Amino acid sequence: MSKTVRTTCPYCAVQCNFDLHLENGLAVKITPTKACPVAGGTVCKKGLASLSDLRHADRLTSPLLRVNGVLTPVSWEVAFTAFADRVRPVLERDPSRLGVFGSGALTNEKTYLLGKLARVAFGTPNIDYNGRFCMSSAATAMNRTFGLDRGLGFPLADIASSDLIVLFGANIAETLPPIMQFLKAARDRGAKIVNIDPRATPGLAQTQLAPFPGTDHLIAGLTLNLLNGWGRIRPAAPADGADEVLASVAHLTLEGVSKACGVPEAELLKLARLYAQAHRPLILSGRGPEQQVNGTDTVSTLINLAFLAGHFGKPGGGYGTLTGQGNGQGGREHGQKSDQLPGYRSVKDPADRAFMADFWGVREASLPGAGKSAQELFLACGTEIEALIVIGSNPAVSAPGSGVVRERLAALDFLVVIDFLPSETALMADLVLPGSMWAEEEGTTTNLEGRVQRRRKAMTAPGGAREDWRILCDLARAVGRGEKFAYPDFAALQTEFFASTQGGKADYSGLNAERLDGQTFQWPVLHAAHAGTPHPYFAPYATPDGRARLVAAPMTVPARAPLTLTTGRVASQYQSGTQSRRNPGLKGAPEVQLHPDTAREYGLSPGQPVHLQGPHGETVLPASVTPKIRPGVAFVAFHWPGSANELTSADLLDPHSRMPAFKSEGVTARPVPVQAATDVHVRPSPPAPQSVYSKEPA
Ligand SMILES: Nc1nc2c(c(=O)[nH]1)N[C@H]1C(S)=C(S)[C@@H](COP(=O)(O)OP(=O)(O)OC[C@H]3O[C@@H](n4cnc5c(=O)[nH]c(N)nc54)[C@H](O)[C@@H]3O)O[C@H]1N2
Ligand SMILES: Nc1nc2c(c(=O)[nH]1)N[C@H]1C(S)=C(S)[C@@H](COP(=O)(O)OP(=O)(O)OC[C@H]3O[C@@H](n4cnc5c(=O)[nH]c(N)nc54)[C@H](O)[C@@H]3O)O[C@H]1N2
Ligand code: SF4
Ligand SMILES: [Mo]
Repeated sequence: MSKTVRTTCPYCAVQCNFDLHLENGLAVKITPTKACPVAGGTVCKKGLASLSDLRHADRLTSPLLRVNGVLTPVSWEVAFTAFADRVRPVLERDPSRLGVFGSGALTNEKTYLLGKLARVAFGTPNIDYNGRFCMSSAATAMNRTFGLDRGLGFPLADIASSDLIVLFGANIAETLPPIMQFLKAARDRGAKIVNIDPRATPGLAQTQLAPFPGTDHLIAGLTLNLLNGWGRIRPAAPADGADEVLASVAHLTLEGVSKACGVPEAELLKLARLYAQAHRPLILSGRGPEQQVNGTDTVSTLINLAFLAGHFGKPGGGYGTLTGQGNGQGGREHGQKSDQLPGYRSVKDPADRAFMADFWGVREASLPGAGKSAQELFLACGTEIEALIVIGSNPAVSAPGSGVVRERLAALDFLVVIDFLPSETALMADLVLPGSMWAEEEGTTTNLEGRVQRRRKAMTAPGGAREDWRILCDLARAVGRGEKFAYPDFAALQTEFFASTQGGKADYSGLNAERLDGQTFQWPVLHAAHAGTPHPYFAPYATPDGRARLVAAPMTVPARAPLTLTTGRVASQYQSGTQSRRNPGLKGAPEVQLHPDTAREYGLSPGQPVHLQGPHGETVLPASVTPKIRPGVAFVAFHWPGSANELTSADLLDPHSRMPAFKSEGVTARPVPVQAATDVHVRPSPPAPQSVYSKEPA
């Protein structure tokens, strides 16, 4: 029996559609389709390789309970009894001592359900998710100026009509490859492309600026000041704060910024001239400027530039941030964030609270307030947080200062992980619940343009693995709070989810599975005949008085360490690597990229093991010596245990967004004699999967 199911990719926020071909219930092939409304049939190698995870030999097929220190297969009944025995006493003592950690990899429906589970079934305020490590700075900046956070306020195709594209720390060719076609279309029409990145990443850029990490705000601030001097300020709409913003950059000079950023004056001037001359310049940011201790303020500066030059909100012009995870956009809208309720409502707003309490049929006073942000939640494990449930994230590898985070996770009384593969975090858990993969469930995701699309169930989860949404409902039942989680089927959950967003900023209430069957819609979608909103940013904005509220950011010059580590991604791996490291179609190994001058300075030759020391941890990685990175900067990708996050700081957070400073860390480096470096991971990594549990059911 063969069948073909049109669905969306499990990985990044582009959310390409493709056809999954099945023979006798097994996935055999993926073929791209020109009908894909996002990328028109372009997919990347990760998407094409994604089917090999589905029946990977390491798939978790039975709940695992830690018995005498060993993860041991048990029945679901035993698993839920263990959950109840350990979690009920915590809830009786103080529900806030239970933490919940979610993910931008989860569908909208699971995001919604996880937030409802935390707040309605458990009564804990302490729910947050991995998007805090991803989108939070850009989201905070967009919200504070426009009252709305949709990463791209335009369809991707608009990019083709830009005449200048300025990339701030976005490695599109490697991280969001299908978007290259829109940049190429723009370039073919004569657009200029400027890449601002301490590394020369692959792509189409005609101009490269390679600043020291953490100095993007100075580049944008200087550009704004030069524009002001040239009489080129013409705000896109009525706004507050314009004078303060212009005053805050008035002291920036070519000479001063050149020194602070390490970029020649001529290049800074060229950028400003290009920007001043362009009719539809588009600034796109990735994680480079955002994952900084001043990430929110830096994004505000990018917004201020686009807005005060009159481009924000224009098709093909303005500013946008490139969301990362498959449902990174929807994942930040529907209530798994510590301060948020479904439909992008606020947990602090009395009217929003009243709406959701009424919708859920609970007392408003019973809804908890705002809880701890992601890293604060991890750092409180073992003290204020006794038990933690993690779904869709692998913080043992991906959280900043991961060695410290692993220590905190180990200090918990009870760690529950819902995953479909034995991630490093799952291997630390007391209870592992085997969940479902993308092709094994129904749902919707919202891509980086705010486009809501259907994910379709093509096969059933293997062995004893269960659909995530059923597991979450079972957890509510296990603690005796199942009555509001008794969905007869997935459709009932989905209908409730869409209805919950009605009247919120991210309003999906005009959607249903039938409407989404052959079409996609950019939110808000206000009623069943509404076609959606390709361009949501227009005045009056979603602020209390409709005016944009521009925020003047401190133009602080960051202290420069002798060697600054920045971190990020490579094309062939995905995130913490649970999936991609197991995929034979996706290769790669950790290394530290250094400029030849830096290598010489530290006495390092290509391939030589380098000992790197960060504020709380250390590791040893082979040197990759390349002129494509600026001197004084080291780059390490975070996809492996023992890589970037052994070196990042566990407690340096942006005060506004609580985003960790993943992309600027002072480190020291020294060569390690090759014989002494047989074990490249100095800090002990969690044990390999096979050694801790047997896959045979008990
Ligand atoms: N192959 C692959 N693709 C992915 C992912 C993946 O893991 N692998 N993950 C997805 C997710 S969740 C996300 S969030 C996106 C992220 O996508 P990107 O934002 O493109 O990815 P990063 O590699 O984190 O960072 C981008 C660039 O920022 C540069 N950079 C570092 N510090 C600075 C700085 O201070 N200023 C500037 N201007 N640049 C700097 C880095 O050198 C890097 O090239 O990718 C998505 N797509
Ligand atoms: N140094 C450094 N660290 C970083 C970053 C950086 O640039 N530099 N980037 C940060 C960013 S932007 C992000 S988004 C995070 C990502 O890092 P993580 O939050 O760790 O995300 P993933 O690696 O995608 O982890 C997903 C885990 O959940 C499982 N999973 C995936 N989908 C599902 C699902 O639908 N259901 C269930 N039950 N399980 C699922 C996978 O098997 C995997 O184990 O890393 C952050 N960490
Ligand atoms: S670009 Fe992103 S969504 Fe598209 S195939 Fe690649 S990983 Fe999947
Ligand atoms: Mo991300």
